[in-house]
Amino acid sequence: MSTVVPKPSKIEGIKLASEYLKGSLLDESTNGLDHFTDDAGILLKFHGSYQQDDRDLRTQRKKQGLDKAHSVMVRVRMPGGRFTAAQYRLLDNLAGDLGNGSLRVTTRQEIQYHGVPKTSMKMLVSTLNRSLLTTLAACGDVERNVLGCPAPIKDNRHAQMREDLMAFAAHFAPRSSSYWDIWLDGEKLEGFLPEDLSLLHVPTAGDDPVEPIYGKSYLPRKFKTGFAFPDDNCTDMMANDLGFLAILSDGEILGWDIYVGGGMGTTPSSKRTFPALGVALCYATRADFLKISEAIIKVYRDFGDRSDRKRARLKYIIADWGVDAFRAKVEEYLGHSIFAPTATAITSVDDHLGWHKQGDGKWFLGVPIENGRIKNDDGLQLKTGLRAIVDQFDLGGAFTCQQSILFSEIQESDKAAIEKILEDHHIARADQISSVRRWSMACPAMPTCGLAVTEAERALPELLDQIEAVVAKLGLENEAFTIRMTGCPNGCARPYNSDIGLVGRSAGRSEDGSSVPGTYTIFLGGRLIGDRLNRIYKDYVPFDQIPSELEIVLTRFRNERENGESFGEFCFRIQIAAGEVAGGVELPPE
Ligand code: SRM
Ligand code: SF4
Repeated sequence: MSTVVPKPSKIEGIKLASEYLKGSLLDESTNGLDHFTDDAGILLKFHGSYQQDDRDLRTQRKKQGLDKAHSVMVRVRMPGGRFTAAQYRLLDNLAGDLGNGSLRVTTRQEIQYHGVPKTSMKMLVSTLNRSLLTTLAACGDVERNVLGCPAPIKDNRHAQMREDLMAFAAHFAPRSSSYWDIWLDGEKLEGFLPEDLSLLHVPTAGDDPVEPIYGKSYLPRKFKTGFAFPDDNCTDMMANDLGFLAILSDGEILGWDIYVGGGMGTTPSSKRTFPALGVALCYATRADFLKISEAIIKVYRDFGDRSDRKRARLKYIIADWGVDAFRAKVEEYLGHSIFAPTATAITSVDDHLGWHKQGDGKWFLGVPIENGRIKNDDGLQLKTGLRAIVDQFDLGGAFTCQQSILFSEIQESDKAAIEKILEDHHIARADQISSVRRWSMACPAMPTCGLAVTEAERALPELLDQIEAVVAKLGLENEAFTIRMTGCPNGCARPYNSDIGLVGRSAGRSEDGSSVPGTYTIFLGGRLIGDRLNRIYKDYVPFDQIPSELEIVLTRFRNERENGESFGEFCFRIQIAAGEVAGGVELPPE
């Protein structure tokens, strides 16, 4: 009996024919047109950019017989979210000079520029690289930005996580020269990643000469990695394809429990797709974790689905094979067995906001940024205020996976002056906003995201005003629970392991064609520490009914909770959302 091999998707053909991600990008990057061709747009992602258009203007422009208002989104890849003062100044300047004026901190510790004219992209990318920032592999079917605890705490475990994270980021960066050829006219800048890449990889027989890890077709789909501590899962490690949980002894990292197969994206109409949290695969020492990671990624490269992109993430291999068969294949690639995971549990999470001691006499300050958008509004001068802090005190820092910013290396004597800058620019400290707002996130959605069905970033602040009123009425102001909202089921703000997930379901339209919030699916029963998926509570809930729907459940929580359980734990215990898990399928047992 012959086995039918499914036809690879069109994107596989584009990758293969691109000569290691070049395609027609060299010409198209400078041809003066306002948008890339579709095929070039696919390759563009590997270079850190998406072609977009202003969806607010679509209807109006169509009526006027005009083409879409094209621009590009450019994502800056920042392992562990770190930046220096000089890099922040540059990031900030470029937003005004070449983007739409705003900086967007992402859920993966990066910065996105929106509204960049295509003709400015080369200038933007080359300028970033000259400041040792890069957009290489910020998107595309490769290992993406690597997440790590952003807190600048001066102890061994934070330093060791940083060391392993940076080694990982360097090891899995694409090696092809296309990026440099296209955006930097062939000039390869040293030091954009911490190590000399050539030192790290020892080629073996059969490896592709240009891309020894990825090969000509790169990976079947995006691949994401996060590092976390058991007592601080601030990176939401289990939502990644590959997760590293530190195994500690006396404050030192001995090694890592490796998790595989996390991912959020789902297509509600396809029961074969679902969000999943990573499952524990093995324990690796610090000496071995890169080698084992390379084997995992190569197994994914060779066995991931290259015909159906909706089912191409690593999580589907884990679901289809089971974790034991996957482990056996990784061992086969390695040529030896691997250790069982230690099964250390995640116990806590810290958003690192507010004032904290670094452990060396200095302080760091976490400033909440609502939905990650750094810009100036009539009242709130967020962009100007943050820049003033950087300029006046020459501070670097890091972006968090909760879309916020940390400033580090602050002298005790400067704390009051920094607080004064915040106050003068109407920037709220963490202790001045509600717990609900502090733990909330929304994805960009309208008007930039081409996949958005509903509003998210623009709608959440108003929704939170109403939810805050409900929470205050019920006396629950001090409860910490996550509310995460997205404009479609792809899950960019990680709604499927939150206490309350609000996922865009169907579009709303006003008479003039402008976007208004549509309906949402409400998910309940995840929790702050991110180790459990939530479940569908109600589907197709109109935006303006979300607060009253939540009030019903929050009232039950206030009246019936036990032993200080959190809102998500309560919903899980009483199975208030006992319906389907997100995406409509039960997950395979771990
Ligand atoms: Fe995402 C696609 C924004 C984190 C799952 N994501 C997109 C695109 C590029 C839309 C597109 O493909 O045309 C969005 C650009 C919108 C815009 O206008 O900027 C977009 N994703 C974001 C960001 C900016 C959301 C945010 O609020 O910060 C995050 C950027 C992270 C970064 O710096 O790299 C972002 N995306 C995530 C996460 C969360 C995470 O990784 O921790 C997820 C869920 C985890 C996962 O990958 O499963 C996520 N994004 C997706 C998916 C679904 C993937 C899937 O397996 O089905 C898509 C759609 C796709 O890939 O086809 C997507
Ligand atoms: Fe766009 Fe959907 Fe991601 Fe939101 S969740 S940014 S709407 S792809």
